[in-house]
Amino acid sequence: MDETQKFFDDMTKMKVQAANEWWTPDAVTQAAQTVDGVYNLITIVCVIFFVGIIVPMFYFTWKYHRKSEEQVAVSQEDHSTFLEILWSAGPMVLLFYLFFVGFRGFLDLRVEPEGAMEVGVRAYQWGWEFQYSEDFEGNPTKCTTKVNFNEPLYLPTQRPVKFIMTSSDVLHSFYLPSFRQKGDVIPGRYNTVWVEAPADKADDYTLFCTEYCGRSHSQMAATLRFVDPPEFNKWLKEKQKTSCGGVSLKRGKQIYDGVCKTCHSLDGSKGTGPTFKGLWAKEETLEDGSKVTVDETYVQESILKPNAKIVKGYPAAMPAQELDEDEIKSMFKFLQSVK
Ligand code: HEC
Ligand SMILES: [Cu+2]
Repeated sequence: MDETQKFFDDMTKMKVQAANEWWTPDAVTQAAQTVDGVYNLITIVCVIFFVGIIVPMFYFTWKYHRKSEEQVAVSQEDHSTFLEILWSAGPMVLLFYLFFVGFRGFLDLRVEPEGAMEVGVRAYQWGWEFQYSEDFEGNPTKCTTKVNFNEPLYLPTQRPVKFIMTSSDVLHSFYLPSFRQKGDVIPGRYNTVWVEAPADKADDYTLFCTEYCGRSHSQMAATLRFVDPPEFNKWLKEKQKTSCGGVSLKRGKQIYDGVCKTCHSLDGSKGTGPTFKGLWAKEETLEDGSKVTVDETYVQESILKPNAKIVKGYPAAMPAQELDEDEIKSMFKFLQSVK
């Protein structure tokens, strides 16, 4: 429970940090700087036009107001070709310019360079899972290596990274403010965004979900840790040891720490879901009063189709988990170990 609290505290700190930036956070990439350029230009243009229109408007309202009851409106100059061409052509040129710089920036953000490293992203209520299938040099990993957002998600600098994103449940949105990158994450479809951090920008950056997706939407903040290629490879190798390890207690523990921990305690305390303490082989009472023994079949169903059977006294709040057979079997081992 303490660690859950720590996790939420860290998240809150991170968000406060992000909110403390006065303007936009430092732009990491060239494409992000282009976005800032256009953004700042539009802001300045808006301020100039706002002041240039509103101030004379007040001045003229005061200067030409009706001075007496008898005063009637008289015909004044009603046409100036010069002015009309000026205020039509001027803004038109400006808008064309904004369109072209904006569109170029958009293309830079959308079209990833050749040879990008592909990283799978799965969003769910409420979290992120990254799936790695190659290292920095492009060598395939032993298996699709899944890492959950409860720990920093590593990425290499000096190589474009292309995120191939999908959602397990509802609409989410992948937002990396420092890279000015944003992409919808849609169930049943794939969408992509890409980023590249230069060598001197190795740092932690925050990933947000920016599509309201339910109760814990605000907790969908992850740390993306950009590190030098050798460090990334080392980290990925370490992750493969557990991720590609077949069935083991260690792997079950890792999945627990990464995914289940926010809702299921090990010490008997009640969280969003029931505690895992002494769960295995227990007689569980369901919502409708019927009983079921906690065994392999029940646990597998609870993981893949959580709403098939609801535990008495709990809401149907568990998101379906996409675990493969080895992962589920590792979970059995872990649950059996929690006495
Ligand atoms: C967002 C919160 C949440 C997460 C994350 C979550 N669960 Fe649950 N879980 C629940 C809730 C709520 C229930 C009780 C309602 C129900 O039965 O669906 C539950 C019930 C269960 C049950 C049945 C428990 C019992 O007492 O009979 C099992 C088994 C289970 N979850 C396993 C897992 C595993 C394994 C993971 C991680 C891979 C996980 N859950 C992740 C919320 C969560
Ligand atoms: Cu979300």
